[in-house]
Amino acid sequence: MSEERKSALHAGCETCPAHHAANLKKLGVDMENWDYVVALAGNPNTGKSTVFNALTGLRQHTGNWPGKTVTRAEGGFVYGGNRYKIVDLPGTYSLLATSMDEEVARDFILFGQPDVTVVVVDATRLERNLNLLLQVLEITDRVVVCLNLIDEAKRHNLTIDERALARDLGVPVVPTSARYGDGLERLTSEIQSVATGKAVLSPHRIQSDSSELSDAVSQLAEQIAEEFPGLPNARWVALRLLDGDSRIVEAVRKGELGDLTQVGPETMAEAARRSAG
Ligand SMILES: Nc1nc2c(ncn2[C@@H]2O[C@H](COP(=O)(O)OP(=O)(O)OP(=O)(O)O)[C@@H](O)[C@H]2O)c(=O)[nH]1
Ligand SMILES: [Mg+2]
Repeated sequence: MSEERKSALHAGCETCPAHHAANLKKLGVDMENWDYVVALAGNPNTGKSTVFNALTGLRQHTGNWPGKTVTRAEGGFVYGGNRYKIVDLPGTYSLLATSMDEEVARDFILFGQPDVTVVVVDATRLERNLNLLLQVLEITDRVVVCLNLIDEAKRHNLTIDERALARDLGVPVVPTSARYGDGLERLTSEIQSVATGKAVLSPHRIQSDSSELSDAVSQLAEQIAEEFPGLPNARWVALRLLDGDSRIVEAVRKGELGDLTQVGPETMAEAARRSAG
């Protein structure tokens, strides 16, 4: 290839938002007037806060043990001309939350109405991580998978066919090593495509062949939607009720289902004050 052509190609890369590092502007806690909200979900210890810090320039606590993030933290970044508010959530193994911090994550994914949910998965423990991912895909089709700890996977001689995974799941899969900043450009670019509606996804849904169950869910979901107008995921709430999820049962009984979204986030300043005193 001629030198001229090479440099033309290179210039093309530099102006393309997907490859232009300077295109990302970290906003720290300044996230007024955002265009889109992005939630960072995933099992404990998969690198969510590391991704959050890399995109916002903030310093959410990270460390090599699960359960470091216990409340939700928010920060901002600008990418491709849009302002994003990104929400770092506590790790959770499932949306059937059993602990307080899992509930924080669950409530935000379900009721916070994020424009994009990034599910950060551990590439060295993919099978275990798929549980939460498949649950999230049941309730929203605006998902990007961040296949993190790729460096660790390589170290263990694990290779993942991320294209096949993306095809089977029906959503973008981006391999990353967040600790080293690898893959984060593409991650932000996929977030942008999903947020702006450029990418329309058709995620994998688990098929239920029980018509009794689907009839019961439809019937109940209709009643829930009537009682709580504007509530997203009425079908999911119906499923949880049928399964006897005590927190959801209580929220419905007390008429507080809509209020689950109203819990304010803990700001970085509040978190600092809390840990200081
Ligand atoms: N080798 C490697 N380590 C990583 C990578 N991403 C994150 N880590 C490390 O993994 C550990 C956990 O990262 P965190 O960002 O705290 O994980 P988290 O998902 O926020 O954890 P919880 O808040 O407990 O759910 C930290 O020691 C990070 O430095 C990566 O891509 N490669
Ligand atoms: Mg964390």
